[in-house]
Amino acid sequence: MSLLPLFDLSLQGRADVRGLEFLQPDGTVATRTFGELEAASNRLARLLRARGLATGDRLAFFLQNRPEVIELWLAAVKLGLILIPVNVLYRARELAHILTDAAPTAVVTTPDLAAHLPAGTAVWDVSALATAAAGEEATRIAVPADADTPLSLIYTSGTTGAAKGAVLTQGNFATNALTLVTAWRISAADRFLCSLPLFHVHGLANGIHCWLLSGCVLRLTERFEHARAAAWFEEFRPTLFFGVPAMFIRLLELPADQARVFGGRLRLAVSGSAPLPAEVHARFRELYGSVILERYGMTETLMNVGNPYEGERRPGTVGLPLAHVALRVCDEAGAPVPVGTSGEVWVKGPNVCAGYWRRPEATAAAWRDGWFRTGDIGVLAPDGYLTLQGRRSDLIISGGFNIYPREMEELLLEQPGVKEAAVVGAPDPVRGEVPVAYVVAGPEFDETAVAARLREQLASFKQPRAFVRVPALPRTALGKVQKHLLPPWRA
Ligand code: MLC
Ligand code: AMP
Repeated sequence: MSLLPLFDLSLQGRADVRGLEFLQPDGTVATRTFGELEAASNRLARLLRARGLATGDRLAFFLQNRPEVIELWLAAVKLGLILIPVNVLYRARELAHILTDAAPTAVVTTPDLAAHLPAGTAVWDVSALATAAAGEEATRIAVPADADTPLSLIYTSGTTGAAKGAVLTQGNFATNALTLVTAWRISAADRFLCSLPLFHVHGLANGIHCWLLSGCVLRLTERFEHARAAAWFEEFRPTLFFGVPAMFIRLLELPADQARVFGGRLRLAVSGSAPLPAEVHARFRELYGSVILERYGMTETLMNVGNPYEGERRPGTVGLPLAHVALRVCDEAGAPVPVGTSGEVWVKGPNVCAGYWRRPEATAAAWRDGWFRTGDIGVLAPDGYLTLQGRRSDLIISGGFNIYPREMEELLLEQPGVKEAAVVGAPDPVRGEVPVAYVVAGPEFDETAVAARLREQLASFKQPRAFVRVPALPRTALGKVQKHLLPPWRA
């Protein structure tokens, strides 16, 4: 299943229908009809082809949310290109790794963001690209594609520290969106507010694709800003909202009378990417009169499990396997465990990516007999609801952004005076978790200098909230650090 025929469902006979409303940083709204998106992406596809890009070639984008990201995505679908979304918060170390590993032809970005890219990166300015594309013909070009045509490399880490590119195909995105549009009854009548970043799968695979398949109207913002959320709800009157738990926690700050009005217009609010505390689920229901639908996915698999649209949306659980997904909970040997017993969640289906980019060993380690090992620990209830309980790895999720302690620990160990380092997640009321660095350090250790170095090298959400000096790290007899025995840190 390729994507273009699905997008055409929104376009055919509807070229003049307003599809996109982009809330620009200056507060004005830029709109696009489905026909304008079609024409702009055709022009861009022609320009990219003229610049020598062809099926299977890679191109990165390092951009905040803006209409050009969508036009680029549509152009990539038409040309069979592989796009690499890069988190705008990434800094020197993260960027160098992704660009070396994926080796894209160029990075589409803006001048301010380009300043963070490694010297020698081929940079294509997003506005200059749009200006150049305006001179191209608007009629469609499209190369043949099918479900196996790769469309994106999305970087995500494992326990190894270095991020790996999950190779996601057109079939992965198509399956995911078809299931969600059907399961969540998304239609052209919906008004969809999306403030999730388009450089991760929540905003990109779920947000953009559910919109383009259903043909509803999308109000896109550059990013989520809690201080402006009330005004957005008031003005746009969304029926549909997807968010990470940190966004729902922020929405609880709104006055009750306003929340009730917004909730009355909301047909569906979906939470995912990190655990939604049951208490937030309850408080949102009380305040907005809307029952959040929590679902579970990952970069490598897109969506796997979700609470039902009709039926019980059970707080603290992620619900039932989605229509396209086979799921089992396994012991270390890969045998399914009985209901009520914890184990690792394994999934199989057309949503699961084709493997890791140029990492046969990592791919071999993550798949077994056609099943993808998620690394998430969960337990099934007798009626099939899945509750996630933690991870096999020590992944920290802060505001829905992933932090792999190993990556930070490696960088800390390179700093003067640091002999040992362990990074752990400390509870945070809004972001869920925040990273704290425990170090065994000599007198040369200079916390201010190290903090400054980390800010240059890594994304803002990875910056340790505190450096805690300890005389030694607690270890098992085999030398493995026992992070749970470190002294708890409180803000
Ligand atoms: C966040 N920040 C940004 C930004 N998003 N800065 C620039 N551009 C963006 N797009 C930075 C802020 O500058 C700030 O940095 C920090 O993040 C928090 O910002 P805040 O304004 O205080 O926001 P807050 O109310 O705390 O909410 C944070 C948030 C953000 C919800 C806006 O965490 C977010 O957008 N999360 C979404 C992550 C996501 O899409 N994950 C999906 C992964 S896919 P500083 O320096 O002050 O800290 C996945 C699979 C699945 O997991 O199942 O979906
Ligand atoms: P990413 O690598 O960014 O795609 O993050 C995927 C991880 O996010 C999953 O493996 C889970 O650990 C976590 N995750 C996603 N959705 C949920 C959820 N609803 N509840 C708990 N964890 C989640």
